Amino acid sequence: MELVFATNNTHKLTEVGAVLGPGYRLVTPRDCGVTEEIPETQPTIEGNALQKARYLYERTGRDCFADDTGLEVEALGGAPGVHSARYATDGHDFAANNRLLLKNLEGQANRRARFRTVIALIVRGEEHLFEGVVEGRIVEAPRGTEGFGYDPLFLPDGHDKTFAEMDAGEKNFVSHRGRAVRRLAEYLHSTNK
Ligand code: ITT
Repeated sequence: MELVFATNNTHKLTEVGAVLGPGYRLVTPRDCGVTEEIPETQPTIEGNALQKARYLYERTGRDCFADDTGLEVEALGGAPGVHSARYATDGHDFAANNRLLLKNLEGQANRRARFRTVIALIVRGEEHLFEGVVEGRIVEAPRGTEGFGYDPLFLPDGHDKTFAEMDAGEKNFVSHRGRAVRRLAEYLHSTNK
């Protein structure tokens, strides 16, 4: 089955492709002639995932899905949350975001955090949402070079490696996105889509 995945993030494309497996061919917006940035202007993660999927469906008429993810830090009242990509700057500057997060947690004993992903799927015009959450904590200094975004700072509960110290398979096994994509895959399999 072919699905258009509304992302420009190649790390995500690889992660999601690995979890869905060989039965699915992921197509990028660019492959369908959608070259402009897909708007993400909603105040919630769910809202952004739906906005991106609807935008792509309206442009292409093809079965598609989008994900949106936020890092929710307890001591910061859930920030950066829906603003995770643009926490420190207007762009996707991962290093600057990580520096700001560490600065904002300086001297803070409570380092509880969670990643939350919501996937919005549109198949034959029908919308479905899938969620994946992983609980953990923010370490005191970056560790590891794999993955992307806040991975060097996030230590999932029950593990002694940050996401950036895990290989892609290990991260997918426990991660927010891995969990959400497995729910998406279960749904697609159960409906033989
Ligand atoms: P697209 O919208 O093009 O898919 P994005 O990088 O903006 O890519 P999201 O909006 O889903 O992706 O995520 C917002 C930010 O949250 C992202 O820029 C990263 O900083 C962070 N993030 C998302 N998933 C992550 C992960 O698995 N590990 C670490 N950080 C992540």
